[in-house]
Amino acid sequence: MSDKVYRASTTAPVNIAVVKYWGKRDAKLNLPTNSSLSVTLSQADLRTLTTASCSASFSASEGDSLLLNGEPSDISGARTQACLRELRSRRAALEAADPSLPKLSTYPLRLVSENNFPTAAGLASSAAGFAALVRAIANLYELPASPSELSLIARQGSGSACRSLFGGYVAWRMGDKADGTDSMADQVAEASHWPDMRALVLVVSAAKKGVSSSSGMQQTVATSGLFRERIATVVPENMAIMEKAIAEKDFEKFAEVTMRDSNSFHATCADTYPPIFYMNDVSRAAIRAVEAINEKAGKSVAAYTFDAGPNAVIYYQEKDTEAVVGTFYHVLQGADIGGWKSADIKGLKPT
Ligand code: 2P0
Repeated sequence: MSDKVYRASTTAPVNIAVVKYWGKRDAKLNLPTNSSLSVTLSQADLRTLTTASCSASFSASEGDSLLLNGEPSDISGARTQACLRELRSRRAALEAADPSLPKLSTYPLRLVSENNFPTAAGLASSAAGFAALVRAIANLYELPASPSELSLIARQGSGSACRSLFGGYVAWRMGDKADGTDSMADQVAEASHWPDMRALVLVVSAAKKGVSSSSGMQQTVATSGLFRERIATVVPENMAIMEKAIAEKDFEKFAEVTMRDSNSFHATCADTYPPIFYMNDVSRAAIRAVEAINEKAGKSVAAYTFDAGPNAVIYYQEKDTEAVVGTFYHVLQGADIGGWKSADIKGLKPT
């Protein structure tokens, strides 16, 4: 038995949606009730680094394993297993076509993953996590898979992960096929299309969120009337306006849709029965600060958005750094506001 260890590493970035994914039409295949659109952020600050290795010498009885931020992590869940199964079957097809290839698909996998930001605090850690996991194994298996194909696989791990396989401005098209083969991401624009764009991440809390996205969105689909309105009209309109705003680099439109869509998403959470609250008082203070900044500027120069947690992401353009970041610095200095530190405030570039 060969004890050769095969290994591949990759990083994947975080993405922050400006038109939010919230709701599944098929929980098993992880198919969404609506399309969504996000901006992929700089890997210098927010990223998952994953190394995948396999070897015939790894103990078969131990099976596959994942070390996440130094701790053993459970990978027996159906969604992780779906990703591993898809990747193995693609590798097995290559091995069947070329018998000279080592039978990596039959070896146990060891995965080691590290985030350089708080895990599961509503900072899209599952997006970067599954994108990195899928790409690391695809690289290890030398699969000739395009980012679109990898996004189809990553989607089954975590919906938002399909958007982290691309840089810049990325749409996840919900698709309409029952088997999900058309539910994947595509790039709307490169990051370089809008070089002025920045995102400020305000870490209000690094604690793990109370209600997971998966169970939260299932409760929303089951109980919220407002949600039906959101997927029927609000999101399709927001997608169309957002794509046009990005194409035209129209920040005011971009900002309006970003803020409206975040508000709409959190309103459907509040309309869920029992209600789900992700934002807290500090989050709401950040909204007021953005409103004050925009009022002073006489136009929208900053746009807030919140995911399934209290942390704020503020989009702005580099030329407005002083008005936006300067104001947050001023507001935050010496104030007792949750976990905010001046050091947490820096503009991230789309990547
Ligand atoms: C998004 N979120 O579009 C939205 C906004 C949270 C709020 O995608 O169940 O972790 O793994 O498919 O991808 C978070 O949901 O959910 C999410 P699963 P995921 O970014």
